Amino acid sequence: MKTVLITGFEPFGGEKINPSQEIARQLNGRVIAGRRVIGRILPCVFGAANAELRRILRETSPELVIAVGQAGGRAEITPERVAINVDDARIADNAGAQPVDAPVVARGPAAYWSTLPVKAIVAALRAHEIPAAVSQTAGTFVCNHVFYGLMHALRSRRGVRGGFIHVPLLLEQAKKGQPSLSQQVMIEAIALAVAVAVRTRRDRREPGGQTH
Ligand code: PCA
Repeated sequence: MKTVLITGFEPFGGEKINPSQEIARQLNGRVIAGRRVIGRILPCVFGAANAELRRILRETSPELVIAVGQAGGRAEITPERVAINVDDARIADNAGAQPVDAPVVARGPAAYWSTLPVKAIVAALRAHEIPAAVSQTAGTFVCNHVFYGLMHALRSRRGVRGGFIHVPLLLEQAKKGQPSLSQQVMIEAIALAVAVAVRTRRDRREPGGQTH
């Protein structure tokens, strides 16, 4: 059976949980759209996360890869449009590193587009009444770093598509006034994204971006 890799991250920034970690754990082993999901956790560490991701890609040879991460402050499930070649950390990673204005890949291109059908994913989520929008920036912390590292690694894997989806905080993480979603909704959202990505080769052309 063909496989789909879903990665999540360990908690970071003093948190005890990370919704993306739970998503990868819970979807591991599920069969979606005829593909077996392999769920793995990446360290929230610059460099080490991409080394681990490349190792997992070699080990599992997936047909499709969706990396998932937490984006505190966002209210929607946000497939990311583009990964940029810069690390610029506002806080230290889990190994204490805080790179500033450093490239993810020295002499790599400025950016890589997601090869997921981001608009079709957003449309499907909204049809299921899950808040969703295309995001135009994955930030410059470890998530963008992994997204860029993933797309860079996929250059040499013909036909393998991939991208990144940010999710809001969990209900139990959010402080007063912060947007959040339940774990169950997030798991359903990423499972839907897998199904849509597997069956959609050409993305829809319609508005679906965040307004800011
Ligand atoms: N979110 C962070 C890194 C790990 C995670 O889950 C980010 O958005 O960069």
